[in-house]
Amino acid sequence: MALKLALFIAMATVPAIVGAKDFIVGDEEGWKVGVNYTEWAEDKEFRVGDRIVFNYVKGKHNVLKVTGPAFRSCNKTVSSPLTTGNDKIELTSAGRKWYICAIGDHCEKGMKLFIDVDEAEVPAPAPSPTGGKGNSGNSGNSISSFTYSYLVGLAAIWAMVIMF
Ligand SMILES: *[C@@H]1O[C@H](CO)[C@@H](O)[C@H](O)[C@H]1NC(C)=O
Ligand SMILES: *[C@@H]1O[C@H](CO)[C@@H](O)[C@H](O)[C@H]1NC(C)=O
Ligand SMILES: [Cu+2]
Repeated sequence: MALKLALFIAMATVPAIVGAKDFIVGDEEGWKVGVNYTEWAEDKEFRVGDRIVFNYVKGKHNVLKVTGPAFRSCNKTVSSPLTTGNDKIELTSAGRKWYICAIGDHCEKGMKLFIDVDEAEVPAPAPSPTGGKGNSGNSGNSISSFTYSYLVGLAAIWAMVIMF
């Protein structure tokens, strides 16, 4: 029981430290015809390290990563699709990414997703060759946010000990 709780707390704490998110494409609607994925993506900030997850009934849809032109013309010949029904794609680089469903005319019906991925949030600032006051101020901030994450972790362990 206490071990389960500790695991739960650890799992809840680790993503908070790393900052990586899972985005369920279409949320509870999932990946299907009839959802406006432009609208879905509009208010979201995707970063390197995050994952996008496509949930659909296996066999009814698939996920094909395509180029911008192929996205616009729904060209389905570009690469081989993902087909598991629970496809998790880690965003490993910044920039524009395009995904479509390559089954039937689903893409033409709007089953397509475009996202623009930003760089990961850097936990510590890159050392500046010029150094100076501003730089030391920045590293102070990053140390205190690291310390905060560390304290949250300690609190989780402490909570686990209490539960025993
Ligand atoms: C989807 O939503 C976007 C943004 O709100 C809108 O511009 C676009 O026309 C919509 N597409 C469809 C097919 O309704
Ligand atoms: C689709 O993409 C393939 C590979 O890039 C290309 O050879 C083909 O001409 C494209 N088809 C259309 C209709 O654009
Ligand atoms: Cu489809």
